[in-house]
Amino acid sequence: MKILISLPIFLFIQLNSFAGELVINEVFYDPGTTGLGCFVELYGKPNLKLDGYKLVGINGNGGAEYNIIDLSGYKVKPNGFFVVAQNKSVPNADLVNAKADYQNGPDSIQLHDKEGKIDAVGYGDFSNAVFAGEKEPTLDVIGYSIGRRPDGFDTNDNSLDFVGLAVPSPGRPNMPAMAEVNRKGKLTQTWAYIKQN
Ligand SMILES: [Ca+2]
Ligand SMILES: [Ca+2]
Ligand SMILES: [Ca+2]
Repeated sequence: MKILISLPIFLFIQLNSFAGELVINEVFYDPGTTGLGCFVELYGKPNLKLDGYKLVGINGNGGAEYNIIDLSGYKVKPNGFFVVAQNKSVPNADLVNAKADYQNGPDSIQLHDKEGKIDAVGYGDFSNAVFAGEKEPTLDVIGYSIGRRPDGFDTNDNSLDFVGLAVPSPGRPNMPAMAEVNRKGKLTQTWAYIKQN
């Protein structure tokens, strides 16, 4: 009986954290030896037209924009995902562009629409670098992707919204992986999606 009462409250809290119509949902920028190409996965409103949208890298070393990718002419898939891939080895690629290989941290990636920035993620140690993500950066790890848990979860604090995922999932939900790593680099085996310590 208690479970039945608490479930709607849980759902209400979760839905409240899905703010934008489109967010950067997962980024794989440092494949290590995985053999998989880099990608940026977006998640949001199904079939949203992406005219005027672009991905913008922000170099942590100096803050300049780099690897700008125009998404005009494309639209979000009916399942809410859109994958910008470095090469065709990435499953479910919707747009292949070599610029989708963003730098290892500390760096940031922003999503812009016609009006300007609508979402951003910064990863790594920014103590001597320009941070252009949201509130606090998330972790920077080799061979893991960084992804929102659950998909679309956005409190506008990268350190809370993103976790390291051992199994990158381009075009698919950021499923619980066998091993996750939190932003301090500590391996965990839990299903929780907020990893602050
Ligand atoms: Ca890279
Ligand atoms: Ca955000
Ligand atoms: Ca995914």
